[in-house]
Amino acid sequence: LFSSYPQAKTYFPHFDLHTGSAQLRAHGSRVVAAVGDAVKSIDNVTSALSKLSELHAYVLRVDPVNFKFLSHCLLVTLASHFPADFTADAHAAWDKFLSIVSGVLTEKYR
Ligand code: HNI
Repeated sequence: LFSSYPQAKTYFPHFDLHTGSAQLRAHGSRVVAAVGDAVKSIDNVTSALSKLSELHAYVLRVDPVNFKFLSHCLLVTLASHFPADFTADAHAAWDKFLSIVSGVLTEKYR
């Protein structure tokens, strides 16, 4: 995200943003764990992520476009690490799922 869309760095002035830094790895792990929670509650992503939705909207005030950028980075990462599993169906399903997650995390802005 930070290599391809450097403007996203503005939300992390307090982070060591060098590739592979301990802080980045810990944060990435938190973000992916939250995506995992959303997978477990796939029929009710809104309630699974409600606390995070408030945090991103009211406290962090992240511009919603960044969620599209991050979703794209996650898709590219999945595709490059799991090329055999990344079928057209898997691509479409992940795209739809990440749109739902992004929608939930940005819906409080409206
Ligand atoms: Ni996000 C904190 C999950 C997208 C900027 N974010 C978190 C935390 C989780 C999380 C989990 C830790 C919360 C806590 O400490 O209680 N973020 C997610 C998920 C997505 C997402 C699941 C989308 C899939 N976040 C984004 C985007 C940005 C973003 C697109 C901005 C570019 N997030 C932040 C910032 C923090 C944060 C900033 C606070 C970091 C800190 O520790 O100070």
